[in-house]
Amino acid sequence: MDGGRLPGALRKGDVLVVVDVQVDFVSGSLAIPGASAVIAPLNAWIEAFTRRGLPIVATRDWHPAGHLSFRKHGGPWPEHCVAGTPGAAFAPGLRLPAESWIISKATQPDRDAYSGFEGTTLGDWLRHQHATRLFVGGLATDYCVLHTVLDACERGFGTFVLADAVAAVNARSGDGDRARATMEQAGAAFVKLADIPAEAVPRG
Ligand code: VGL
Ligand code: ZN
Repeated sequence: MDGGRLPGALRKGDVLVVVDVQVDFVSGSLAIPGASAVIAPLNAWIEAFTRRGLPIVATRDWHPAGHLSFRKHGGPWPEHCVAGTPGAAFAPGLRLPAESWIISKATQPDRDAYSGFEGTTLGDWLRHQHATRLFVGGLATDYCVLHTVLDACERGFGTFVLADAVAAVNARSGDGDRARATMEQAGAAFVKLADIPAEAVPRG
């Protein structure tokens, strides 16, 4: 419950979770205010994890055409992130290493899933990696980041949210702030890359 907790150095067991940084959420049909500003800080986190040999997983919203979350089918959202379309691609500029693990979610026509854990193999994969702490950034603070972080806390991971690498839809004003408070109440802490001590560089 300590929202001010700092992670200290990155270490074995840490995993970077990049949530739904996709064209439709950055510049497409469901463009999120401020979304393009998350890409540079995420790239810095990606570099920090890559340099230390730590794993990276990227989730993507990956809906079938005609998904129930689309307005046309009674849902709350414009059509977005239809599997295999350009809008569902990772945003250009996001430098995901080729060896990143990709988790597709909300792939069933008749149900939505905001959490990267819901209906996916993310939990199994993290167990396989002996993950203990998750560093979660991306889109959107008040939907998929929120639910992924709440599930991570519930599963017992030390959970850190990348403070300068998330952006909120804010369908109602204040949703992003409320999501942050909810995540902190669940035990997640907000961190910036500057909070992470520099890696010890071997002298040569
Ligand atoms: C998301 C709205 C609809 C998200 C996904 O990734 O946060 N938001 N589908
Ligand atoms: Zn969606």
